[in-house]
Amino acid sequence: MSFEGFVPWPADLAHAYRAAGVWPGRTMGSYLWEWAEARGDRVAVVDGVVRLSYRDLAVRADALAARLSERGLSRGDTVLVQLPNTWEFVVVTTALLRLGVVPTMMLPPHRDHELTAIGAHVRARGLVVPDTWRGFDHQELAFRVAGALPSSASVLVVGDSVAPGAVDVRALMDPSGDVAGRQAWLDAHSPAPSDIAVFLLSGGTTGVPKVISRTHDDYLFNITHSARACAFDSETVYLAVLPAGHNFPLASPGIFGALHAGGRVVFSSSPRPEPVFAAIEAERVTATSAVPAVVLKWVDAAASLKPDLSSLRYVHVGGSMLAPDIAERMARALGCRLQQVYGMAEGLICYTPPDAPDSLAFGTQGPPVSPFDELLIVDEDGLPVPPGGEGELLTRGPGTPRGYYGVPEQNKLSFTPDGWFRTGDLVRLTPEGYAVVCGRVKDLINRGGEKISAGEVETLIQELPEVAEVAAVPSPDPVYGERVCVFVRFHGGCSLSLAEISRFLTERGLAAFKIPERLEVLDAFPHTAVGKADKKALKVLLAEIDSQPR
Ligand code: J2J
Repeated sequence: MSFEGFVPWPADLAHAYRAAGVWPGRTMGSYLWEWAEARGDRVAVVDGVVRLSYRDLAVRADALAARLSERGLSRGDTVLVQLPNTWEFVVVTTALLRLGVVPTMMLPPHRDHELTAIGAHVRARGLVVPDTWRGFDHQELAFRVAGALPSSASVLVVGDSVAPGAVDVRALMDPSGDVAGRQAWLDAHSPAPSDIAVFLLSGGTTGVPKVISRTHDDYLFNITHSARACAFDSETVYLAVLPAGHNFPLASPGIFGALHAGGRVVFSSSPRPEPVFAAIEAERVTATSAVPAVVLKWVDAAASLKPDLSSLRYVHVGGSMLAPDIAERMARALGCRLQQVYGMAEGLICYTPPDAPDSLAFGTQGPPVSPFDELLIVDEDGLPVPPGGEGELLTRGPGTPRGYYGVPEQNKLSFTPDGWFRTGDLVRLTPEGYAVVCGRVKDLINRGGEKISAGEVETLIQELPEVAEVAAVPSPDPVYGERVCVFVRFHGGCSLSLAEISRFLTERGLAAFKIPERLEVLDAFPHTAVGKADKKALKVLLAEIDSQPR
């Protein structure tokens, strides 16, 4: 296999991680039959009326892997996976991991813009999509994107109405045939532990797609250490609420953490309180995870709906800032332990321990999962700040890759020459070594946990001939924490409404959650010394506008 854009860890460190056992030296797919044999008929995945045992999962994943191989996909290829939270997500991902075909985790709201850019960047050989989802025809989108990609990509569809020319994924999962023969063949053609296992998407700070390559070794490190930090075991029933393609529900400890611990994964098709409460009650869910904006909705709804949450032991909350008093309110209202999570698809992951005293459980985001994770807090000049001081967090470790995939110029900015990843987050460390996230220096908008690159939105808006200058900034929001606001200076005599800008972005194929929800028009922009829009000044201006009586 060759992934030219992959940045490896230094060989001596890789060796040390393996020698210490923090990298297991195995592939993610290599556990599948061990689980099937040890756990047999125990339920692994629940999705509505569908209940897959560990054995069902192994048989179906291998059937799909073998048939995808017959169709020409092989180790080192990559496909875009854009599936909602369904049992097929687990089978498809597992099949690809068995085969060494790298799933690139897209999200259901992504459209032409994201799929085409990312698909071209990773040279996707296929797109796995639902037929329709929430009234949107993903098949049609996938055919359009496949047609625009230089790599010849097939359209693989999970659903009842598979269009002519598309591959019916459910049919390929049919368990009939030579199960043992397929297993032996796949075991013999397994990828290597140092191969890329999955591609994750970064929130990004530029218009360039930033794809994070996670190897089997480093992703397994992340999953197994996360499962341990969250006390996952064979009694764990994990409810996957956030879109499964996000690192958080996928592997922190999430879906894979629950499977590794021998537990059960239950899918919720929506983060709304009613289906979430119904799933918790019906399946006796013990753990779930979500961003603060979602958990707050559960807290509000619990007061009136009075669900039976007695099985719930842990809620993992992370992805955006959470004030200590709100954290405490959440834990009390849901009647369970709250574990805060500070994580990133780029690797580092911190959890407050299940038995942390209240001051640390509510007031911090916890320590990293392993003593091999290194944290360094630096000031604006890149110099370490005194202990306890606030600054940008740099990190290195066995779960934090050394570069984004295939963007060497970007990597010079995002990583230091000695391999530290610049998180772009402002953090301080407590005397116990627990992280407290205080803000960020990176140029993105965090809308209820969804990261939106300001640069990506700005680059598209700049295409409008009426626009002279544009800057996207976060507008504070009581529900989502932040929403996208664009400041625009129009060319003389021109103007556009927010609705007109939104329509243009939708037509350009930008995911709906990235579309600006607020427009502020300026006659003149504040600029930094190097002539860029001064976002600090724009944020101050926004606060002034908001403080004026309406
Ligand atoms: C403040 N900001 C936070 C927190 C992440 C687990 C949990 C979350 C993510 C995730 C993840 C935060 N408080 N508790 O991948 O495995 C912001 C930071 C961080 C960025 C990463 C996981 N937890 N953040 O959110 O890749 O700014 O991952 O750098 O989407 O989210 O975003 P993302």
